[in-house]
Amino acid sequence: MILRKCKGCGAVLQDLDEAKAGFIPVLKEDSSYCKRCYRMMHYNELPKIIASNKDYEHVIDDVVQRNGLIIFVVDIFAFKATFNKRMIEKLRNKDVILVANKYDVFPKSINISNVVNWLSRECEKISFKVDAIHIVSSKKGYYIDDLTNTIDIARRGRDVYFVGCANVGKSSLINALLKRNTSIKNDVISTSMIPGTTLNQIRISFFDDGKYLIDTPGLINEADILNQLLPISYNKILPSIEMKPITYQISNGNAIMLAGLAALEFECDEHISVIVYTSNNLYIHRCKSEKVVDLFNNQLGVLLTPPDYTEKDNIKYDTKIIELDGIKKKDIWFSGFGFVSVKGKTKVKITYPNKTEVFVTNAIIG
Ligand SMILES: Nc1nc2c(ncn2[C@@H]2O[C@H](COP(=O)(O)OP(=O)(O)OP(=O)(O)O)[C@@H](O)[C@H]2O)c(=O)[nH]1
Ligand SMILES: [Mg+2]
Repeated sequence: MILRKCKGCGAVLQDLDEAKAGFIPVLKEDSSYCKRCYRMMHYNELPKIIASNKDYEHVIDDVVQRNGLIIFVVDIFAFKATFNKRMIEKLRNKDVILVANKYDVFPKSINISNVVNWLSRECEKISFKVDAIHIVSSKKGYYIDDLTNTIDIARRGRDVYFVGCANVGKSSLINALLKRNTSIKNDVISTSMIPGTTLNQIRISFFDDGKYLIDTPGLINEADILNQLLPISYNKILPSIEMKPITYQISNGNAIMLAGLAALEFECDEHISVIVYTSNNLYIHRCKSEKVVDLFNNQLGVLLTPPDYTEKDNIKYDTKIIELDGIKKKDIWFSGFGFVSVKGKTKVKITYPNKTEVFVTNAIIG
């Protein structure tokens, strides 16, 4: 029996059941990609079979006990959601490099060392020690050489494992390292905007000493907004190019709606400045707070989309009130669809999808 793994997703190749991972119509000695990955790579098809969290404990436990160098990849646009607590507990006291990917979606004017300092303070806050912090863009190839140099120094003859939440760009990062450091020109590992693309460990021979780069399936973040939506909405939520932040001067009783996904209603004595960082394709609506309920009731899936009309009944909302003292600029982060920066003293009523999370941090920018 031939036991080969798909180079794109890591599933064991098989020609018995099309509904299962690793299916290939005719399995040969030199087969390398399953039908699912072949169609993803050549026809931009989205994967129907995706990884689940059922085996995730095993995935991460296996990595941490192997004593390799661990690259913990987070998505800078969804930092608070992907700097995942469950994963961090597993990675404490290991050799970890924190890599914040998708930097290309941040405005170019931002000073990268300020963002590194901010990331370092977020690690310090929870006493999470990392050997280095890197900011990269796997898509554009930004700062991949710097990361390569750090890996060369830090791995000390060991394999290098890439872990992190689903969709942060672990597989894209390995593809970027391969394109930068070898003669390979095309993606080797399958990537897609659907969380759960990589199904199993993928070992790629990379170092002269015979050691490997090892991709792993991601932890599906249950709070991620994508879990409540269909792929038709993903393109509006996930930024694919540099974000163009929108600045508002807000006075008491004003509200900002992030499409139909969230609303922020402000109570403040003086004007405050609010900057919205989301995908440029996400519809942002400014209105009076008194209109918010009516808009959610009558415009969801119409003016306020996403959610799309077919998805809107799947989403239920929670509210929470946060008070900002105005001493420092703060960011309000949403699970996977951006953040809102607030400068000034205000109380904010936030409406958001109930299975997602809202976090407040010191401002990442400025
Ligand atoms: N803008 C931008 N998008 C990126 C970048 N890196 C990856 N992506 C996109 O993010 C999505 C997920 O990328 P993957 O590499 O499949 O992510 P992953 O972490 O391997 O995901 P799983 O295999 O599901 O765990 C894809 O649509 C990528 O094109 C980046 O640097 N910038
Ligand atoms: Mg992957």
